[in-house]
Amino acid sequence: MKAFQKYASDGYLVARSAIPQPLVSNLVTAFYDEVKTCMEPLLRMSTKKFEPHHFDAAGFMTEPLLNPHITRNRKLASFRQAILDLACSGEMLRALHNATLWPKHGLYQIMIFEQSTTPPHQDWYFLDTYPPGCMTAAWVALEDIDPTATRFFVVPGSQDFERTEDSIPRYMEAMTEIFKKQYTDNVVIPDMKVGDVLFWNSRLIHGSLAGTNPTRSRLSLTAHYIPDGFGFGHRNNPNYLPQPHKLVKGRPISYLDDHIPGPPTMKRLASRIRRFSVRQKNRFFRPRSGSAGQEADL
Ligand SMILES: O=C(O)CCC(=O)C(=O)O
Repeated sequence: MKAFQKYASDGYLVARSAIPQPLVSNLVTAFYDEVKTCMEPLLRMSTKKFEPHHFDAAGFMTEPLLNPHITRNRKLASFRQAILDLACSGEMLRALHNATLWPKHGLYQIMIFEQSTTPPHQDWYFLDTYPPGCMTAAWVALEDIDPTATRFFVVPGSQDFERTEDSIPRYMEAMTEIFKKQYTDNVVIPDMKVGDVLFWNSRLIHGSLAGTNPTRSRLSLTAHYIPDGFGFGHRNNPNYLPQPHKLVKGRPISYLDDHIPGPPTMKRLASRIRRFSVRQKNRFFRPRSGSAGQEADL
């Protein structure tokens, strides 16, 4: 069976050793050097807010990072670059194309996990293409995932499951119940080695199961991609970012910077400084009558 046939029928596909080792090791080095040592609040997946790190007893980051590839924090410059180099690499985009057959994809969302679990869910409740059902996500192992660590799972073929009546706040609870009743026997937990990528469709039920050994991390990245030509949205707002999207520095990154809130205190400080400098400028450099044209020419 060809890759795209397996992806279409099972809703997922594992591409072994898809990412070259240097791309992974650059990212991992930057994660330990820049991210783990960062004292400033960083954007988090679960709250969508800027929060400082929480570490567990083994020293692992328990709150996944959201969209660090477009962070404005200059201290994370190498990390940001390393994520883009990996997520937009020719290797990743080719593997994505082999799975979906769409010629081009834009990158919408990145998350980084070191130690946390995610309840069973389908992504299309939270983010998806418009028309729905065509987003593909990639789970990249940034280290060899130990069998006793927290592990990513999928339910093959579950992409046809639909529950339209649930609102998002109840959705996770409802899905956990449904998963327990209907799907626990169908779970697949692929063995993931560093550089392997698991692609899954936005309608597939997936999540991660808690490990038995808290001293084993599960350093991993997820990237969500939209085929070129599709809109972007989710269940409650199916098309809130229609095409055409702005590309970021020629890279296939369609997720707009404007969607990322700045840390609130920094934002307030920046706007205060801006207002202050405008006031000062008006006070000291008030144009004398007749000189406005000259000033504009300078
Ligand atoms: O790795 C995980 O815990 C789950 C990631 C996930 O569900 C996602 O990125 O949509």
